[in-house]
Amino acid sequence: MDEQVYDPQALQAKWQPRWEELKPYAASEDPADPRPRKYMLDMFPYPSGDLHMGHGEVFAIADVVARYWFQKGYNVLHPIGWDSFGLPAENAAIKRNAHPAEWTYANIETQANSFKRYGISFDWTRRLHTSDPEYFRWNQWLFNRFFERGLAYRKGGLVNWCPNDQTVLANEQVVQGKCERCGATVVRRELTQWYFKITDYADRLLDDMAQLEGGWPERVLTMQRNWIGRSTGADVRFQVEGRDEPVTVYTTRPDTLFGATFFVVAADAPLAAEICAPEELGALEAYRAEVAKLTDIERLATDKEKTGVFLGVHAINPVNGERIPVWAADYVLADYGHGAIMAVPAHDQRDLDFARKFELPVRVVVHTGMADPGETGIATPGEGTLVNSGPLDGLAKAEAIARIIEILEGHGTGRATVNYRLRDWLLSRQRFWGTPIPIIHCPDCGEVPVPDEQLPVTLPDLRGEALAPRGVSPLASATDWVNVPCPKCAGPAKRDTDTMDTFVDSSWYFLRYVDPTYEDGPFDVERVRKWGPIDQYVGGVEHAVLHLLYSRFFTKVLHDMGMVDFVEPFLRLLNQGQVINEGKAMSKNLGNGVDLGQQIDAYGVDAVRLTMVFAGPPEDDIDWADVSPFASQKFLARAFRVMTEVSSAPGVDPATGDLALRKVTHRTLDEVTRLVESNRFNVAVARMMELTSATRKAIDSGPGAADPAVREAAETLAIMLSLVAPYVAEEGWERLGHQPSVALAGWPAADPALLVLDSVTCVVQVAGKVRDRLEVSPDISDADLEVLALESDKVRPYLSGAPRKVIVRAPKLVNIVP
Ligand code: ANZ
Ligand code: ZN
Repeated sequence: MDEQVYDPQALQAKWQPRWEELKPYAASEDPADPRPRKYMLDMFPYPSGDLHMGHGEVFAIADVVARYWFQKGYNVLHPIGWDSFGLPAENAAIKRNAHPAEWTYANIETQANSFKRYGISFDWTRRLHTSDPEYFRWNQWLFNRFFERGLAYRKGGLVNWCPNDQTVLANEQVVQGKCERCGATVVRRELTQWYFKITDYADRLLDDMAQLEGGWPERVLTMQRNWIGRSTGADVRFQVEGRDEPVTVYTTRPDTLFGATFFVVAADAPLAAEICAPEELGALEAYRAEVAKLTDIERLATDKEKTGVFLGVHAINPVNGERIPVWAADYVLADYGHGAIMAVPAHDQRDLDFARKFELPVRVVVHTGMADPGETGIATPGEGTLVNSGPLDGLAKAEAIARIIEILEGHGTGRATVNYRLRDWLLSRQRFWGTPIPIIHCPDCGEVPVPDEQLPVTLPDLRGEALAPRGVSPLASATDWVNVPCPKCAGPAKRDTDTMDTFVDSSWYFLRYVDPTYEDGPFDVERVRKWGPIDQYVGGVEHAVLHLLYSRFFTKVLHDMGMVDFVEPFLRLLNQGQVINEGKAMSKNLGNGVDLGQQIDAYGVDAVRLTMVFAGPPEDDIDWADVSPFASQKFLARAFRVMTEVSSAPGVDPATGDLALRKVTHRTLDEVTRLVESNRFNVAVARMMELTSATRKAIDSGPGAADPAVREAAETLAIMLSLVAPYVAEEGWERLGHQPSVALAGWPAADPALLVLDSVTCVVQVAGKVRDRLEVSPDISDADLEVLALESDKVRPYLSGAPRKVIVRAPKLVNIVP
């Protein structure tokens, strides 16, 4: 290797095997290790081919923090594994007439090698793959525990069906009416499926978010809050003519009960057909056929023309005995609340649109000061005073709600209640490459869990065509596998043939990393107590309500089982942006894809990583057309030369060196420390670049390469650079005379004495007269300067108590109005 020339490929070839030998990033389980622990986690990858640019970004960003923690002296757990069950492997296997495992494990090897080349600070001894029987055995074990607790159950009902992937989907996997994976329009089907009872945890999922405020992006918290959708209101029971049992509606505005002028049932709810007068059944059937074609989003759209049919019956308002007509419509959903509403057109816009379309009466019951909705067509949902409402007249909204609930409860016709948008998590899938659901169906005993000691239930050996989607699970065709004796009565029984949603695998993997070979349970409870919860999680925002909601739910159940002592798994969350090209997401169709491997071949690992980190704030998208890995490479070459040109011996006291350069070094160190801790990695890189230039100048036209301050600058640079560009930092560190790795260097502390810039004189005035002059740092904050001024002995005699006003113009002026 040429002494001075920066050759990234040579550095990679030299250091990758050394790191594999040295294992500088293995987390220690030694109880005598005094270092405090930190757990850094990147969302684990799906093995769909080699690593792509998106991986390049997220792992480079997370690695800055992990490596910083190592340098700061923490015992860091930074593991890696693969989310290796799932549809793409299965589809590839069908195409190639192969087994999904072949494709999956080959891709995992490819990605593992790429990660090693990419120099991420993983602890490779903790690697796991969710498709390994040693892993998914514990999915099954956890399923059994959920089943025992009534948290896993089977029920029939309308479910989301992807006609392309030929499987059911959870609500969370339907995005704007389309399959989250393949984009096909999702249809509704009546099927019996397995569910996790996440709704039991709705309140805790909401309330525990208080612990995440400040640590998670606000928009993710908002998305989860909206997804759970807690609303408080009342159930009100209406008698319907010709039917014994009353019909319950859910309303958030029971105060408007006297303004209900009609009643609406979801057209597709079984109730609609039950209460419909015989002569209107034909019209209802025809209408239902139309409604079945719409997604929920379309149905709820406020700008959609209202449609509906009169059902030929009337409901009786429980508070005033008024008869109101019952309609069926699509804007009421069958599976929210009770699938029926009281319509209050004066105060609800959708009801008003419907009333105007079908000429139904509008009655104002809350006087809001706005114009009459019946005339303007604009409903008035706001605060106001109750009118036309008997016992509620004159009350404000909140009082009226409390009062009407009292009245309804007194008559047994209603009660206060809470509703959620969240539905139970549908977890069964009719696909092959997943965890078999560990249940045996016995004609006599019903659903019998496979006993724990018989786990794992492994997959039958199916491949190629046998995996083709056919609407029922491919596992059903493996009759030898399906037919088993019942674990309870030994009679003939059948295995459940569905597999679990792969989001089950990822709901607890972070707990198993503490010991992926653990055999006495899904994870080592004692070790999790030491490592958990995760200090920093990094991954894409696309998981805002999928993986992140499910993991929170699992953690709470495990907490209730006494297996973890925290209720939130991820204390801090960072969502990185996407890597795009020429303003658009990379895609095969657009032909604008950039290959991570090629970028690395062309510019080297360090330059690619540095480009990712330097491009902008980590949350922002990176447009690869706007960045320059070539410029990054040139900067690294300059930094490398600076590190190699130092000519003093290691260990000299920097105090004898050039003061100006020392100040730059320590200020940079101080700023980079704060910037890294606040996730402003791109600015931290900019500071490293400035230090490189300052050192270059000191060598060329300042005190020269032998000055101890130059060594101090170069060593500090190597350590800081190791967070972003590990190869060049490592080589530089060695050239500076150190062994065995920059990873073990430790993060230096900035000397406070060197952080004070030359001082500035600040004038302190009281009532317009100069009373003191203070010598202060030019970058002092307004708040600090105010304190100094108010504490001055020359100022205090002029103040009696707190001043009326203090005007601070740091660093030059403080003006006090006593
Ligand atoms: C009467 C009323 C008067 C309402 C008023 C609102 C304003 P959230 O906040 O989302 O829970 N609703 C109830 N069940 C429904 C269903 N299955 N499909 C569509 N809409 C339904 O909304 C609750 C409100 O949405 C309820 O309060 C009900 O309309 C409607 F001035 O009842 B309200
Ligand atoms: Zn049995």
